[in-house]
Parts: sequence; C-alpha cells; structure tokens
Amino acid sequence: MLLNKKNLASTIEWDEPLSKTDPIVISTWDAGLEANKAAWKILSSGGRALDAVEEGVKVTEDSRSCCVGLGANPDRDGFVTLDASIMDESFNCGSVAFLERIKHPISVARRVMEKTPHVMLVGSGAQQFAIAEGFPMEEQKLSPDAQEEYNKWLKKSEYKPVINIENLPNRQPGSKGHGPFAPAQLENGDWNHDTIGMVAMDVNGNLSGSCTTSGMAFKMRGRVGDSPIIGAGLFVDNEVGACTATGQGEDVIRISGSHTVVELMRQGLSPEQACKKAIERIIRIKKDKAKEIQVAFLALNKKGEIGAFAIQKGFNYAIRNKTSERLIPAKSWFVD
Ligand code: SD4
Repeated sequence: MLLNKKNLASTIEWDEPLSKTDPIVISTWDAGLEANKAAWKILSSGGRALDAVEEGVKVTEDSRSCCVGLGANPDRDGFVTLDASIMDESFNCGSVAFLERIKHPISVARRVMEKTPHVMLVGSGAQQFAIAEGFPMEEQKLSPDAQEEYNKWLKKSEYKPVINIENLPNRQPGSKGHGPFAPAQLENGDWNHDTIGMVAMDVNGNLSGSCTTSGMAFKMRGRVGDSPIIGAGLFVDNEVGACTATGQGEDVIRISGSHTVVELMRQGLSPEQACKKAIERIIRIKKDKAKEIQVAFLALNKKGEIGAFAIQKGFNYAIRNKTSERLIPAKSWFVD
C-alpha cells in the first residue's frame, strides 16, 4: 500500500495520466483495500464492473468484520441481520434486507436483480429465495468477537431481549418507550458502522456499484438502513456516475443520499463537491445533532474522477487502478 502525502491531496493526482477507459474501483473504509484486490483482478483482465463489485465486497462478507457479513455485530436481540444492494450500468438493481443466516447477501441481491421481476426482497422471503437459489443456510451463531461485543452492550444498556414478545400486551407496565436503540458510537469511541460500499468503472467505461452491511450494531430487530435502498446507500447512472454511502443510514435515507450525489454530478459538480453538497444538506437538517452522527459519501464519475466527503473526520476509502493501490482520508465537515 502506498500511503504518502499525495493521498491527502483533495484532487487526486495519478502517477501517470489515465485514459477515459482505464478501469478503477473505490470502496469505503480500510477493508476496501482487500476488497478492491478481488475487484481489480476482474477489472484488470477486462471483466465487467458488475462482476468486480460483487466479488470485491464478498471478500469483506467473508472476513472478520464488526459490520459486514455473518461474523458482524448482531441486532439488540442477538441476531445478525444483513442488508445489501447492487446496481449495474443499465439501471438494473437488486437488494435484500433483514436477511439472516446467508453468507453472501450481495450475491442474493444480484440474483434478485437477475432472476426476479423485483428489486427488493426482505426477511424470510429473501431467505427462502436464497435457499431456492442454492445458497446454504448457515448456523445461527454469533462469531466470538460479536458475542463479546454483544455481552458488553447488553450489560451496559441493560436491555433484556423479550422472548415471545408477540404474546405480551403492547407495552409492558412501566415501559417508557422502545429503547434502547443502536448507539451512534461504540464503547471504544468508534462510529457504529463500517459498511462496505464499492463503485467501479470497467474497461468499457461502464459503471456498477455494491453495498453490503450488517447495519448498526444493536439496532432494533427489523431495522433496515440505507445500504439496501437503491438511491440511498447506492446509486448508479451510467451516463453520469455512481455513489455509495456509509454511516447513519436513517440520515442517508432522509435525503436519498446516493441519488442526490449523482444528480449533483449531473449538474456539473465534481464527485467531491457533490458529496460535500449532500453532506451539507444533512448538516442543515440535523442542526446541532449533526455533531453526533457520521455519514460519508463516496463517488465516481463517468470520467473516472473520484471524491468523497464525510460529516466527521476519520472516514477513509480505498482506491485501486492501474497505478495506485492506497487508502485516502476523506475531507469532512467537522475537522476535529
Ligand atoms: C446502516 N449505513 O445500516 C449502514 C451502516 C453503515 O458503515 O454504514 N456502516 O445504516
């Protein structure tokens, strides 16, 4: 990995000029470096961006991660529930949400796109579809890391999962509401998210994107974030560009985040300017509460230019093309 001062530049300078059809892949957070390697194998041998973004994020779904795949942190009742979406160069898109016990939600999302007339399947229906498509059902078991984090959270939040809640009256006596909810930050100070979103351009100049996550750790059961929602966590318009989001999904959904970024690029903004404008919109909406959340957008335009912007500092993204393989720290609204 090359990590030097150049990474900090707001305009990315390539080590040598890139032509319009030089493939490129970018993805969110540090895990993006490994994911990009798998995507790059496909892109560098002339493969399709769609295949690259699927294979790329599968690496993260397979690896030890707080926030992606079956090894990730569970919801507040102790179950890992996964969200994922994928979109190609022709507005074909597919997604799954609230999917349990299936290892590669991104591949199920692709099957939804390719084998059904629908865009989105959720919960047990998505699981049933996955099984019918030959995806094995995995064990219902937390990874050791997730179990440890969950135990700590249970203790701190004093949340007691209620078994057979369906049989109880609507509210338990004395209950004031539905909390506790997913914390914006984890105990160690990390923001409560590390979704992988990936966008890529192939040798034919076609764009595609993918996004996969376990969502916010200790979320309410049934909660779905932005990642599987086309236009929120992911959007691709092959004439203009592609964008993916990470962070507090509710606030990405509120402004149809990724779609907004692509539309801003259509109006002539660079990827970084477009991501910044979308972040500013969230800042305006959230006012003081913006200090308590993290959202980041990552975008690629049709010219192969890239950019990102976040609310809080600390968001970085990984890039891979024929000359570079590195992690780039994004600019942010708050700088400390
Ligand atoms: C969500 N946006 O479920 C996702 C979480 C995330 O990095 O981005 N993690 O709200």
